[in-house]
Amino acid sequence: RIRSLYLNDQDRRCKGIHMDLSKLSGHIWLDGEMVPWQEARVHVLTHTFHYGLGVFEGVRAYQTPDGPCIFRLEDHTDRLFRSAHILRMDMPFDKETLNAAQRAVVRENGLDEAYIRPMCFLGSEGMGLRADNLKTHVMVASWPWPSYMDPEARDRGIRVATSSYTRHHVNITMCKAKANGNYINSILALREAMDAGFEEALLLDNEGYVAEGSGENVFLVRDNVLYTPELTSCLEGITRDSIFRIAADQGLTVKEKRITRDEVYVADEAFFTGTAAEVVPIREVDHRRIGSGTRGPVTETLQRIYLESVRGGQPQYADWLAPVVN
Ligand code: PPE
Repeated sequence: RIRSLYLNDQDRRCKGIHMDLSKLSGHIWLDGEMVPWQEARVHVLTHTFHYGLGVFEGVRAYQTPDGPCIFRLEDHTDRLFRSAHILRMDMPFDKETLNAAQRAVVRENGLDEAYIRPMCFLGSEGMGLRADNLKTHVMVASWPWPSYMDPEARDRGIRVATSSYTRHHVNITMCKAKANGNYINSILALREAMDAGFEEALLLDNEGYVAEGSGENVFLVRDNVLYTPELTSCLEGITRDSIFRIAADQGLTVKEKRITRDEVYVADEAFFTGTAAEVVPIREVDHRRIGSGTRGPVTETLQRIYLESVRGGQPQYADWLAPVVN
């Protein structure tokens, strides 16, 4: 069914992060209408393109026995609206319209599983920092994005390096907003780590405590207790919140607290969580083996339950799934 989105065979083979997204076909929701993929364009003088003030979400749809469902759709839309509120962007659509748009881009592009990218940006109605007549435009696109990291990373875990880049201070760009411009910080950190042969960066906050990955929240396990940084130094991740609920149902305690870099080194287990990355074990940090040096048992259990839940395999979490066809 996903065939409809690809213009030719070569593009179909290029799934994943190396796919040229501009070459797909299908439709993108833009300002209230379904627009043919190739026509979903903006002008080069688009304000957000120049200054980075925009907000977005990363959402996933999964195949379930009841057809494709979007995982925690309303929670993602709520966070998008909170991000817009923080940055004082007027939202021209209500939440219900954006929920429907996200369902529509999956359904109408014939996708079984998909990554969904809603984004709100300021248009070309004005230029300069003083522009006061800017309109908020909204786009929602969707495409197949199977695995963010190497598939074997899910089983074996990844190698991580502490970043030389500090994670945004809370009074710089408003990091509770999932804002476009915040991702300069993430990309600098990730590229540095990858250039040094690691698979992900671990950023510390401005006080030197563990914050998060370039696009993931981080958890540690020690003596069967889970630890994760407080929300003052990381994004309010929806996968993070899902892990809280799954862990509680497994009888595990989760503590939100400040975590030092060397606390990570001596953890029994560590893992990242995020919509794109899902649940990824961390097997090494700064050349120190974490625990047994492979996916640990607590990580394995939480990862399994998470991946079953998103595909409708855990009935107690059915409230997390929004069918794309009603
Ligand atoms: N921290 C950051 C900085 C972050 O970007 C994400 C999501 C998370 C934590 C986890 O949040 P959540 O997805 O709600 O569990 N990063 C999104 C963008 C990744 C990308 O490559 O783009 C995502 O995972 O969709």
